[in-house]
Amino acid sequence: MDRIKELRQRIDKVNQQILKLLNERAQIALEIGLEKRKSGHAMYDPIREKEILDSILKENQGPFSNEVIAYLFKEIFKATLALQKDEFINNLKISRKYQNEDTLIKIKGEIIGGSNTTYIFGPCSIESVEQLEEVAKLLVNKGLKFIRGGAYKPRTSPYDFQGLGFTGVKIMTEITDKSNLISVIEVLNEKQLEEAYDYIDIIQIGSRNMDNFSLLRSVGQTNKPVILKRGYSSTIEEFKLAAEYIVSEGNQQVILCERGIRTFETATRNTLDISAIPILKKETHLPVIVDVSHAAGRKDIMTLLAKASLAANCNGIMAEIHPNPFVALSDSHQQMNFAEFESFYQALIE
Ligand SMILES: [Mn+2]
Repeated sequence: MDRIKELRQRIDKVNQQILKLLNERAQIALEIGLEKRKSGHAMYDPIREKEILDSILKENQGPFSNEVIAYLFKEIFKATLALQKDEFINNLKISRKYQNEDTLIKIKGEIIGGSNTTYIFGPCSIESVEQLEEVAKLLVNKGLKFIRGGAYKPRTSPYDFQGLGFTGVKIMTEITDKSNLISVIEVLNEKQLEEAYDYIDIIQIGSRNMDNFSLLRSVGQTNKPVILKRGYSSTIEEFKLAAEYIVSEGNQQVILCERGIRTFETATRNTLDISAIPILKKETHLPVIVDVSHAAGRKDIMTLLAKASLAANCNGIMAEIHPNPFVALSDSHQQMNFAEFESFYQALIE
């Protein structure tokens, strides 16, 4: 019995040493990770891993077989890579670990983020002065502050209405100047960004452009707020890294917008990823809003989707409204008319 006790004490001591060595190894690996990131090298290096393993196995004298030793070390490599990745994600400038306080975006006396709920409504496309004016009037009557409207439209088909372009931007400015509303306009490329920059209050980067990294860098070099929509086939991590592109250039005024992702489901245009809201809020310090129109692609469930998003703690809701959706030049089936909007908005604020 004494013999077992003594052996167990020896095992305990060895365990302590292994623990210490594992963490020492992890610490060194984190430093290597940091150096690799600085020089732009990939975290995972299969050739180096094979070299390490070969040299370990050459020294192996048992009683563990080479297979068992290889298995154990591969687990250590895996855990180390995961640790390096965690460290990398936590060190992003958008990370909650990097900055604990919520980013507040101040624009024309309004604050987006924190405990504020921001409502951004407007037509899919700017079609005429009259159309946008009607929408603006409705919003002002409701005490709302933001208006959206597409001037440059990213359409699935090149033969669909492509938006009024710069003319649309000027219509928006004319109306926001009069109504004191804050405009949200999407740009598709650097040329449009340059052309429309002085006229726009908030720049929108659409879902199809979420991984247009040169455009992300360009808006990152401006000092206007940016609504970044999640790519419809992007993971949350890819979405976060796209935001990091903007913030890493110096512009921290990024608003993340969940707008549904592509799944096998066909009952909705996209599948609204409600889980993304609390995850993004937890892992980043940026405001998170939800575009329910493009997520659903249908009006009958929009109120409930917006309520669910607010319940999941998002910082705002975006939706499309049009004075006469039947004749809208784009997304006609998903834009709410004013009566529908009335009950939608009422349900959200009551
Ligand atoms: Mn639309």
